[in-house]
Amino acid sequence: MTTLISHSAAWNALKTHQQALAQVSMRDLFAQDSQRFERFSVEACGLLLDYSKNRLTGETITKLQQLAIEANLPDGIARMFRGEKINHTEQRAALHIALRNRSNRPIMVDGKDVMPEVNAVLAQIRQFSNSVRDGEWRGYTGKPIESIVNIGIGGSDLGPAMVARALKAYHHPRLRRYFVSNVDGTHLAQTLAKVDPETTLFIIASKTFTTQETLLNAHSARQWLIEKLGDEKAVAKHFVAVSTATQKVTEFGIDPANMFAFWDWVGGRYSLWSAIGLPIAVMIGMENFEQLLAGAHELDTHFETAPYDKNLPVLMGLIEVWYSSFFEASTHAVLPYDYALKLFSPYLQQLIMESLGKHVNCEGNPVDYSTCPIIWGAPGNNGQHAFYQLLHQGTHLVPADFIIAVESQHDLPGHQDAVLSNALAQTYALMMGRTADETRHALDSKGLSGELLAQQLPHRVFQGNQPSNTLVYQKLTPQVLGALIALYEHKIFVQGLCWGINPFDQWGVELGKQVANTLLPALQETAGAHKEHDSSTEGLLKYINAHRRHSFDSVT
Ligand code: G6Q
Repeated sequence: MTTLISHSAAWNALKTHQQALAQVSMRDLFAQDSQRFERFSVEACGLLLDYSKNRLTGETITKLQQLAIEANLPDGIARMFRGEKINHTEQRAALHIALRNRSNRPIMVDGKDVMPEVNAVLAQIRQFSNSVRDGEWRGYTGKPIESIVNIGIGGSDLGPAMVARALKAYHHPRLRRYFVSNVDGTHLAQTLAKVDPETTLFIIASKTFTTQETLLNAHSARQWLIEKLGDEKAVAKHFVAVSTATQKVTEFGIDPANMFAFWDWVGGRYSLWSAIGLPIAVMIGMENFEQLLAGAHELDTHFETAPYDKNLPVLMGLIEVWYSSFFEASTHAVLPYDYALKLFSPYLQQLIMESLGKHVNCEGNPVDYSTCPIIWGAPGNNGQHAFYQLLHQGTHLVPADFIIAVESQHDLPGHQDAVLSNALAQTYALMMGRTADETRHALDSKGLSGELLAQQLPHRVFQGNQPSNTLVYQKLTPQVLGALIALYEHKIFVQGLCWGINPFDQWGVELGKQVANTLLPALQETAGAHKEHDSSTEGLLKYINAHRRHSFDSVT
């Protein structure tokens, strides 16, 4: 017996419904219903979600909710909040909600309440971040810290980097932050060129403390520091670690007293709320970091308790399932009209695609429907002058999230009006398009006629019917940002439950790590010695090895 959700009555009802709706334009839906915005918008946790500019009706939402019930959404949500091992391929709980559980209610894993440990690490972060910010923590030569360099990759980089960038308005004025992730020496070398060893603190962030990129960068940074300060003892004052692997941190030479722990039930891409958020806490202060946690906690409670037709992550997750699996939309754009969210799309690329880029369900059966769309995007206004052409007149269906701040973090006269008018203009134009008749009229009023008008006409028509969600908040405070991130985390979980896939493992990432380790020795041996790979990989190895030798020869 198959367990695919696509064989359920709810799925089939949606399939039939999609066929009926495929020919309907949103322009007509708005014309027929003056209350469409009121009907399809929800406000919670400081976020307004307008989902009226989507290719759906009330019947769609009802049918999607039936799918959610069919997929056991209530049970799935309850199991996550109870701390059950829902990441079954790794036999782990997925408890990012415990990291921001401001209610402090007990959350049990293997019969033990995790909250005392969570609170103890938060207290350690508070103590440490205060001492760095106050200038009490001194470098080896006695100077206060001025530069924070986070060395980590993937989940140990993207979340803290995004949040630190988004909350720049809250940074301590003395401190600068840098994030080094890439193993290409250029990244580290360029960063080290900007900082002073006497006033730099390195945070080595790695859940496993085995990641090649991070360890290599950490070793090089350590070497650089020792060379510059002339004493290995300096490491204790300039290096701290965030990890689940105490032994490996000690072997690296970092005192376990300078280590911040987290736990295997925190997934890398869900870890910014844990000690992985240390660079955030240092930059914005513990009170603001706790506001970030509080915003996420508020959204967690909303997710756990709100009815599905008023539940932000449930609605956004179901709408994405609707487009991916029933309209075959293969991409999804994230377009913040808030420059502080410059890194939000790259961050979401990992969060969403690493979570949902799967092709088998929890029982190991290949699915027969599309799952995760390709996530991409950039700050909206810049995108308008780059890729929006494709949204307006291309051939792809591209659902998009427009993210809008009512107030900017910096108030320069006239700027925010321009931002807001552009954002609203785009969602409107993408939905409405411009028909041939309207285009003819517009060209006519510009004085075009006859053959020239006929020639121009098809190029100036806009198909419209491009769907979008609009998320609006007052201002990007730590609390609002916490809620916004948690919204996307839970939206992913909803999609995972509907598709029957595990959003908390990442075997694709593990494969890359393993293969890189097998190729490393091959790069250090003579060309052609290896015959283990395909001819392309062998050919490339041979070519690169020959050219590396050539460049070594010309140096020596
Ligand atoms: C995230 C992934 C992955 C991970 C990095 C870094 O969910 O597991 O992006 O965060 O590979 O891993 P470490 O933190 O163990 O160095």
